[in-house]
Amino acid sequence: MNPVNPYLDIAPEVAEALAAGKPVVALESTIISHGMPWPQNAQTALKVEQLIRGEGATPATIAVIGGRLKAGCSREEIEYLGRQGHAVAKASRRDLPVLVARGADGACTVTTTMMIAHMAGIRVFATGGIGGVHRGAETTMDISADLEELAQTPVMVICAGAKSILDLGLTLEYLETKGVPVLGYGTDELPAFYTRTSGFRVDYRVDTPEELAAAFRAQRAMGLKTGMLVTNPIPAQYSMDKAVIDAAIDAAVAEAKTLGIHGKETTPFLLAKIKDLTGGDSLDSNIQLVFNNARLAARTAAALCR
Ligand code: PSU
Ligand code: MN
Repeated sequence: MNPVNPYLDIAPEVAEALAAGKPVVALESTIISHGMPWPQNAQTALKVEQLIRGEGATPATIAVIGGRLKAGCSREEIEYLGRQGHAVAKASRRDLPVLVARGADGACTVTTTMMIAHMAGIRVFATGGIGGVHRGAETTMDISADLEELAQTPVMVICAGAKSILDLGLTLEYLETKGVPVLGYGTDELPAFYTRTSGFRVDYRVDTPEELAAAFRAQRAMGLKTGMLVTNPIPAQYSMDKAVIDAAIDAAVAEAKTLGIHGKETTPFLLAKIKDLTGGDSLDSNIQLVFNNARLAARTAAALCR
């Protein structure tokens, strides 16, 4: 049992790496249970771990299993999360108390992955896309808890920007209000997940893992408790046609509205719909951008350890 947090299990390999000052990269599990279909979900998650190891870092896939907060999952646990799919609860900040008390399972979103990574002492986290301010939030008030977590938990999140199921402009405004630095890796523009551009500028362009590490170190040394958002554009060869993806997103958003989808169901509904509408293309792009983010995260975690 962890003396600091009785519900936290840090995998032995992860604990050893942290104790030795070696690089560790956190990974989320909502992308496994809710973001991709079986078996591509588990295959991708395992490949991402392998890729991080190939860069000399230790992966820590984060999930709630049997009421335990896992900082590091085994192959069997990753396959379990993939096979169970939507049967595993999507776990955001407010879900943790009841899931833990009941000894239940939870797939961790960006929010809970940041929380558990921070509890374990992991500083860098790689994912695909973050949640944000939804289109129409001026009336629905649908703003992802991910933005609040970025405002209060000092973990660096490396993503490919956000999908335009969100209002990207309002998402950037919110992050500005909350004091969260938004960095573009090799770009001045916020990437839009499937495409490299969005028409919105980021705060700063950063070109190397060393620069990312230096900014994060400075933020921590000043005692700032905010997270840091790194947006890494999808590699050009995997980016999608903007017109195709925009049409799919518009149709998905319209259908969600007609069906009255709301609350925590909104994002999974939209993601699944977009996948259906674009066939395998969007899934392939999704997988490739996660690989790309994992590589950058491993290199940045290594730079932070130097
Ligand atoms: N956006 C994506 N892919 C995802 C998610 C969001 O492009 O897989 C998942 C992440 O786990 C994110 C969560 O943290 O959805 C946000 O859900 P909500 O919008 O309900 O806060
Ligand atoms: Mn929401």
